Amino acid sequence: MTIQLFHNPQSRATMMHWLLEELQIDYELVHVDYEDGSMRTPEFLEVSPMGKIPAIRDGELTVSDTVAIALYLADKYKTPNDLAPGVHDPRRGEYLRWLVFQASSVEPAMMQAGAKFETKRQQAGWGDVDTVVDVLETRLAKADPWLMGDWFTAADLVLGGAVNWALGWNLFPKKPALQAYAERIAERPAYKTVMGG
Ligand SMILES: N[C@@H](CCC(=O)N[C@@H](CS)C(=O)NCC(=O)O)C(=O)O
Repeated sequence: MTIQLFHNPQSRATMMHWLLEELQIDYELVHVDYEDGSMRTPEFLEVSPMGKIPAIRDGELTVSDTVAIALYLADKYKTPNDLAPGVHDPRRGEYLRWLVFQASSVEPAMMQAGAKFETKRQQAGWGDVDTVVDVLETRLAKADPWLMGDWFTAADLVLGGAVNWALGWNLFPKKPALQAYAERIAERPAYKTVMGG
């Protein structure tokens, strides 16, 4: 089965493109333009209710949102490359924690760092930028080289993609563990295939 990835090279869809390369499964990129209204057609809104990319079609199924797509693909496609601890694997909880942390905390913290809006730590689900950065720095200092040791998982992909973006755009400070992790991420062959470098 060929997965269709709704994609634009200037978008978060590049992360899911990289995931498909890591998984080494068959896929097709379906270009979606920002300007020509193709993200707002009824057909596309069936695939992605927010009218956003990335989104995928897998046979009859569609999935949108980076973390949902990553969870879906890494759970379903385990050959040739397995990127996800199974539901009974003791590492599953830690895997889910950091995978979901990307959407729940890293993404909004990046947005806050860029747009510089004020929130109350107690009320904002992500707390604040400094706490997110400190929590990441502490956890990534223990990544040897990945969150699950030698096993590169979809959690590294999603978190690593976000960290590279945040450092590249100077949204987060270049703390030593963040920087070292970002450099390891950028050395992955599948990352280079998609992102260049
Ligand atoms: N929460 C979504 C965010 C997706 C998103 O914001 N995608 C942008 C491109 S990076 C988009 O499609 N923007 C077009 C629009 O909102 O019209 C995810 O993580 O996948």
